[in-house]
Amino acid sequence: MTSVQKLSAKVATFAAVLAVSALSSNVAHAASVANGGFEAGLTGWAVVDQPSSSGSWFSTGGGGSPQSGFSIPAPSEGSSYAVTDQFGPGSHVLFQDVLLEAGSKHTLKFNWFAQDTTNSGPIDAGTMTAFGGANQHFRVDLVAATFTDWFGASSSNAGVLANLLAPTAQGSTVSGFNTTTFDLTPWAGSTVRLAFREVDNQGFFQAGVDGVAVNSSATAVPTPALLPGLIGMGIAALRKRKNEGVEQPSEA
Ligand SMILES: [Ca+2]
Repeated sequence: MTSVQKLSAKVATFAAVLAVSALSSNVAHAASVANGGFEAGLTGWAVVDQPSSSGSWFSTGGGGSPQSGFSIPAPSEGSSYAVTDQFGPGSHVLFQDVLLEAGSKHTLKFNWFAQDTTNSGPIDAGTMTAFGGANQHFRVDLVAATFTDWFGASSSNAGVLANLLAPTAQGSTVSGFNTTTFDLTPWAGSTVRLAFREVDNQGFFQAGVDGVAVNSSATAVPTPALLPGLIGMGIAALRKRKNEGVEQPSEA
C-alpha cells in the first residue's frame, strides 16, 4: 500500500467514525415526550382550566368518561390515556414543553378523538373561551414555551406557531382513535409547547389523547457524496508534504 493509499484509507476511516459519532450524539439528545402514552397518569404534563370551568383533563382507562359517564374508547396503546370531561361549560388545556435538538429531523405523532355528544359538529367562536358565545371543539397547537394566553378573547390563533389539528368535533359515540403526524423540524434548536385544547358550552365533550411521541433522526451526518472530496483533500495534503520533502514514501 502506498502512502497515498494509506492516507486515503485513514481519511475514509475518519469520515466513517464522524458519521457514526454524529448518529450516536443524535440518539443521546433526541427530542422526547415525557409520559407521552399517559401510562403514568398525567405526570409530565401541565393542565390549565379556564377559571369558572366545569371539568378538566383526567387519566382514564377508557370505558366510561370520568365525570359524566359517557362511553369512550379503549386506550390506543397501553392501559391509559388523557381525556376531558365535565358537568358544564368549560375550556381545558393539556400541554408539555418539548426540546427539539438542533441539526435533527423531528416528526410528531399523536392519537386523538373528539367526542361531541351533542352531534352538532365543530362550533368555533374564534377563541378558546367557554364564556363568549357558542363554542364546542378540540384543536391542537404548537406555541412558544412562554405562551400562557390560553383563553384570550382576541383569537385562538394568537401566539400560535402552528395549528396541528384544526378545530374538530366528531359525533357520538366515538369507537376509536385517529392518528395525526406533523413535521416539527422547522423548530429544531428550540423548545416548543405542544398544547391540546378543548372547549365546550353546548353539551358534554370528551377529547382524548394518547401515544404522543417525537421521532428524531440525524440530518447532519456526512453523506457518501462528501467522502471523495474528503479523500481528495487528504491526497492533496500528502502531495504537498512530499513536495516539501517533509515525508518520504515508505515504499518504493
Ligand atoms: Ca396509553
